[in-house]
Amino acid sequence: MVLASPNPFKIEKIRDDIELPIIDLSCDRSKSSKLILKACEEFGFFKVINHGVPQQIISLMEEETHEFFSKPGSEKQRAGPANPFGYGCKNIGLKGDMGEVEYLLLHSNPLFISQNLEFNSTHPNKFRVAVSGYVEAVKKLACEILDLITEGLQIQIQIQSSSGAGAAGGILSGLIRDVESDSLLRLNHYPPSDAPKIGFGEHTDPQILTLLRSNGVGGLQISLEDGVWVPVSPYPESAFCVNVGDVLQVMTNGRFLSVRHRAMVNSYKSRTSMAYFAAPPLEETITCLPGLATLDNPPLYRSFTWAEYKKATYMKRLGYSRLNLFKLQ
Ligand code: GA4
Repeated sequence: MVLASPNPFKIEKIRDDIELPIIDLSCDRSKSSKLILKACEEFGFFKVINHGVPQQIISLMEEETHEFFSKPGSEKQRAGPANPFGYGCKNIGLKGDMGEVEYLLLHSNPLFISQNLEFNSTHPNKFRVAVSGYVEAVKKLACEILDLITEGLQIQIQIQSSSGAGAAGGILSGLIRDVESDSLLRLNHYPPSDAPKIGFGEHTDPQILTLLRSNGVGGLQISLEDGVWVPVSPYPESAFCVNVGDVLQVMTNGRFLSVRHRAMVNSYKSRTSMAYFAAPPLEETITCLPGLATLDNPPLYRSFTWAEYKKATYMKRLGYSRLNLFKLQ
């Protein structure tokens, strides 16, 4: 299928829907681990089912998200402007990117949640309770997936976080469990539109791993080959869609792919999505995991702190290939 691009000078190719690998986390651990590794290498994306996040927690967060976006614009604006946290409408980031989307960007830190979220006027506590329950559950799932990844990569070393804040667990999940973890939650609402429009433009996620849920309405597209966009089916609705972020590409020395993706607006139905971005503490040094760089396969990227990478992210436009700034040679 060929679609007129929102940029009139560029014709875009769209392939048929892709079915990403669906990994059942209730299966045998070593089998799940192998399948996750394969998906991270081939697509940078996969779906997980039987993930252990209680439906009640998901439904509560979905209801509160819906309620928030149903409010009049003036009320939502009170939670903005997003700089970068808070309510944003059409403006994305700090460098002039725009999209057909409104969103709430929240830090996952319990202190941020307890101090900043009083959006539900009838039940002031409800939104906050929904966010903290959801964040806790998806964080647990992110850690589980990262532990399966380290088991698959056969990396057993425990991490001592450079923030010294007391990371526990595997070398990757410890970064997310760390009290100083810089993980975020993003709630998006894409109102429907007859014309094909870009809701959130093409980009890679800067963090370690992203866990995404949508309300069963399609819109996510990934770029697997240059210039060809592949829509991701929104099914099964119970699944989380997981993708590798830039930091995990660096830590695996390019073995895992942080793949460009975007969100298109649906022509008939409003789409909401909830993305959890699992990130290390700001002071954490990001470098290749032990054993993944060898004499034959030298490190592809120089080491940097997450704070340094985040700064580079906000200095550039959404679609900029910021990993290139850290490439060696
Ligand atoms: C993309 C992934 C996450 O949504 C996000 C985004 C962030 C923002 O919306 O504030 C950025 C974008 C994202 C990458 C480039 C910069 C920063 C908007 C933008 C133009 C929260 C993130 O961490 O990076």
